[in-house]
Amino acid sequence: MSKQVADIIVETLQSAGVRHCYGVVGDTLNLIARSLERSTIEWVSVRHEEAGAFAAQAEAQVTGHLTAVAGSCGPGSLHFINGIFEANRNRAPVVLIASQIIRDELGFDFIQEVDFKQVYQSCSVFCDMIYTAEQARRKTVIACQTALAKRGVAVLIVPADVSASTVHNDVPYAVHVSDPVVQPSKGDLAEIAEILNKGENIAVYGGSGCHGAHTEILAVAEKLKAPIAHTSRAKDFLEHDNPYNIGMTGMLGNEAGYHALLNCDTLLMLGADFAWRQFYPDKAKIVQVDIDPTHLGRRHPVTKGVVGGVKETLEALLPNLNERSDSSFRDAYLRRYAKYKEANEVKIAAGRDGSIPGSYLTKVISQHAAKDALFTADDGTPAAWAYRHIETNGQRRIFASLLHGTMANGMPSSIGLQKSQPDRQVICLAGDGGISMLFGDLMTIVQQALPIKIAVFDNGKLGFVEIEQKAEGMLDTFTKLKNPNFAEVARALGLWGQTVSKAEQLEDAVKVWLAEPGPALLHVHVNPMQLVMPPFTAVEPAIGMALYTTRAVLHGRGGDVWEMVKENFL
Ligand SMILES: Cc1ncc(C[n+]2csc(CCOP(=O)(O)OP(=O)(O)O)c2C)c(N)n1
Ligand SMILES: [Mg+2]
Repeated sequence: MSKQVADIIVETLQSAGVRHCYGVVGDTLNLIARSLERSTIEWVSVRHEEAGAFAAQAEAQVTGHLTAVAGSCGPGSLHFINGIFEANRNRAPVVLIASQIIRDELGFDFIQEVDFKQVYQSCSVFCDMIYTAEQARRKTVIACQTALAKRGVAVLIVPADVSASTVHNDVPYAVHVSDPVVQPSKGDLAEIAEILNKGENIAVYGGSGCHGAHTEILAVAEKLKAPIAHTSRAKDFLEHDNPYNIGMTGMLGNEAGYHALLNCDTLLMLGADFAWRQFYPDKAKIVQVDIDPTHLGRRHPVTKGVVGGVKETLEALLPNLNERSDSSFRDAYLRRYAKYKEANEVKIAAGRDGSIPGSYLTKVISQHAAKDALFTADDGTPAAWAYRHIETNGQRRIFASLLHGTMANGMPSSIGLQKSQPDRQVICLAGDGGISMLFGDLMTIVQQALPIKIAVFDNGKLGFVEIEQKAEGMLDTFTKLKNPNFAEVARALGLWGQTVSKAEQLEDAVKVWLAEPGPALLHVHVNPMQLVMPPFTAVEPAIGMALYTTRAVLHGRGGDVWEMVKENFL
């Protein structure tokens, strides 16, 4: 029996587990849209394709399922690009159906012609065109399989005439995905055990590869008497129910995590590929375990790197480790972490002038959010506050753009979370800059009736950039934002909306906002002078701040300096 290629593509996506396809329809995509309409895959119309890609990658991350996006030729499928980078960097299995002009016109600069193969090569694990109708099933299968197996984006370019053509002899290629258990060899295990058994001050450093390995990591840390520091991406997996936790290192981290890593003599790195080299110890012996062989030693030289899943590697390693009795290194950093948490408890509060620091807003949201809430946070100060002040518990998850570092990720990612997790509370911590960037997709939230809760951290500026500029000794340059009343805008678009400016009203407003049955936006005027302080007092930022204060005073802005000092240092 003959079959149309558009149907073959959609049938294959469906059999590969796709549940939602996000996009904007148009010309070359129309036949595929018709097939999608007849399938079990739900089409989600977005207002900007970039938002669709953010949504799809968040859905793929939280469910592990392949998720699709699809666009019309030229600008339609080009618009996904930033969200596709985000997806690929987050190892989210996403397939982009990039429809294309007809084959006959390719290569002649036809209207809307874009060479997607060139454009998407650097942000995908698969990027190819279906050249003939006979290739359709096989190529769609391999695209889906690659996205799932290599965990990333597959871009499938489909010329309109190929979608419209039919295949007479359709061969039954099907998507195969297996879940192998990867363990290092006996020799490798013996070698890393020997290094760890010789350590005196051992620290564990966990990354996102620690997902699902909580029990094994705690057992190893207990045997080695090691404190456990983690990356931001591992917060969801390692912070909760962990008596050895000393929090994050890195710019968002705290001093316990930061100093433990720099002062240990032996570091066990588990599924961590943290990019900033200055946070690694220079003198310690480092053992690295990672499922991806290309990650071994790529950030900082390591003593021994082995390939394996964290859970299964630690299971095999555990019997080879000697039980240590001296826990003084671990205990010292646990005490330091407890002290940091205690100080934070007091410090993260309403401003004395009744203003609302972004950190305090985040803490209040965390206190009132559901036990299993899903959070998204915009790049900028909202992500910094989310990782520092959202309490996790093994059920909550935080999604921010930590690897690609893009603005505007929060609100559209929450669309994918809520579409795939309709029974969970989804909360978006948005910047005023971030939310404005893809503002149109607030309408998608309304159209889809998604009960997402959005908090806009309105500091009237591109705050994070302003902090960077101040740390470099610059006066703030091009960072100001003239904002509307975001609550009024939300109401005009069909969401619930309210504005809060005074700390005394915050808690009640947060409760009312979270209790709203539908989509709701809380517009919060946060203190614009709050800085994100690093976990150390580095000389460079300190000099930068001193220069900034001098320049600001010289420019007649002593008031700004006083506000900043009062908010952050007094
Ligand atoms: C797409 C994109 N453009 C620019 C940047 C650089 N950048 C990083 S954070 C930021 C400011 C974000 O401002 P806002 O959303 O208001 O958050 P705030 O830091 O003020 O809380 C900018 C411009 C980026 N990361 N991504
Ligand atoms: Mg801002």
